[in-house]
Amino acid sequence: SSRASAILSELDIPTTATEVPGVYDGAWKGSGEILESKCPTTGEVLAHVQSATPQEVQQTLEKSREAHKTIRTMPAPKRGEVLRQVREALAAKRDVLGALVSLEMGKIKTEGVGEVQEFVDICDYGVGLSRMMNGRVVASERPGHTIYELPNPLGVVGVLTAFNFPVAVYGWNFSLSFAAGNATVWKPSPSTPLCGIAVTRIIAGVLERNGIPGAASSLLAGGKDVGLGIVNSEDVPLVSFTGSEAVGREVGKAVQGRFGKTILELGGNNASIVMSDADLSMALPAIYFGAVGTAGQRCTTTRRLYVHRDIAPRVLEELTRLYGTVRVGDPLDGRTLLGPLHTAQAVSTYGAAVDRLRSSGAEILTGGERYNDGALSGGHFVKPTIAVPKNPQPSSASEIWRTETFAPILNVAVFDELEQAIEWNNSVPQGLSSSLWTRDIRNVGRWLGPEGSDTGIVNVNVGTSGAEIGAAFGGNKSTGWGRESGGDAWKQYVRWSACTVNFSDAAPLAQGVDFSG
Ligand code: UN1
Repeated sequence: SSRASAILSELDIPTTATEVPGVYDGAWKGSGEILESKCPTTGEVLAHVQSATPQEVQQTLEKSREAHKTIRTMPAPKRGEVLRQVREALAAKRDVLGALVSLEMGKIKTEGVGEVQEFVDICDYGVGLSRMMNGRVVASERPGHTIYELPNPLGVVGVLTAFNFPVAVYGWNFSLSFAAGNATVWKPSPSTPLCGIAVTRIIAGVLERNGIPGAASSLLAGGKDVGLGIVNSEDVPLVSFTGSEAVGREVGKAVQGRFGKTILELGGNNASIVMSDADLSMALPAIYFGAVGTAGQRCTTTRRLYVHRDIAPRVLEELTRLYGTVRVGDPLDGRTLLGPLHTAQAVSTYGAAVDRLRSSGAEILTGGERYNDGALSGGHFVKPTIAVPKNPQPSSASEIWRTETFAPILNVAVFDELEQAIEWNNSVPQGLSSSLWTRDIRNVGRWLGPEGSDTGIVNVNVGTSGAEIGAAFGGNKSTGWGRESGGDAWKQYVRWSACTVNFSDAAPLAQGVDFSG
């Protein structure tokens, strides 16, 4: 469509060629299988993208190893200056890159733009970090000795990202990895290659202006084989993977098998708990956004809602009413709140989850079917769903409570005591995000402490999704224990050296060991 071509050409993605190169190692290429980028709203094919052959994967890794040699000796603040320019270049394309996210992934425009903003923010963070990646000086027990802990770059960092955040998650990794002096090799999701190409073109322009090899931020469009090429490469000491638990388990084993390091960002199955003293004027819109936003396709999406018995009828009534107001449609239309699911497969998964709810005797308060009418029938549109499963206990072998379904389905249960709600919160395999709504500080203390939520992100009067970049992002248990973005996440992108230096004229042994004979 003309709309799609306008977006692509503004991002310097060739639209006249029949196939768009999806591999970048300083030059654009790609002789592997052809990926189809499809618009989930209309079904239109946006582009055919050339992916990497096994040989191109190896060549790109080699180029990135070379690029690393150039940037590893650059003073970190100089790398920070390059990140600052990347930030400016991204900000200049914020709106159109956000539109491409909406076009190719299907999330609404404000969220597409928000994703670019998240990349801009993490670049700012990387600029600051480039002057603050501090090691330590440790007191030695020996006279005239000093112990230094120094961070040095790792080499090549592999980044495998998912369709649902086709821009921001690469940003989290690239910014920290580059500030730390690594080259980065990125494999975007095979269904969002254009976002990968657009971002890489923007970064490549900045690298070129600064005389830095383009393979400092390489791109490898492709599917499973390309991913395996990165995961199994001895040249990639750190693999950052975002995706399903099933694939993450394989990635974790493979990388551990060669003693590499991983950052895993896998499934989420996030709960919101609403106490009877909660401010519902805040809680309800946040739960609505958490469960329906991004059409339920964030790792941090609210999938479980535990409501105190005293307020349950009111909460469910008002939430159902809110669901009824959702404006569904084209994600590029500024009024839309609910876009399509990303693929036809996701619609089937949604349907199967709804069937499972129905056959197990759950009550469906709203939703439970796809939109088939008019303009929506061309896209993967499903109705956001609230269900009350028969059994509120996630600890029973209930697939309904324990499985992450990447669609807007919110399962609800009613509780009497906070302890019970926390037990339910903690009794699923995943451990990404959770949120408690209360005005009682005693509940907050319990929730944040050793008897509280076991997730990596633990919020109070803030929904489960929509984290800022400053805090470490990631989850525990089957979410994979990875941390990205803020906090101490940068410390994973370096190799730490513990260095004992003897400035004296004697060479005493530690612990007073005497080896003089
Ligand atoms: C994801 O869903 O994979 O907290 C990432 C959030 C976003 C990132 C989500 N900042 O919802």
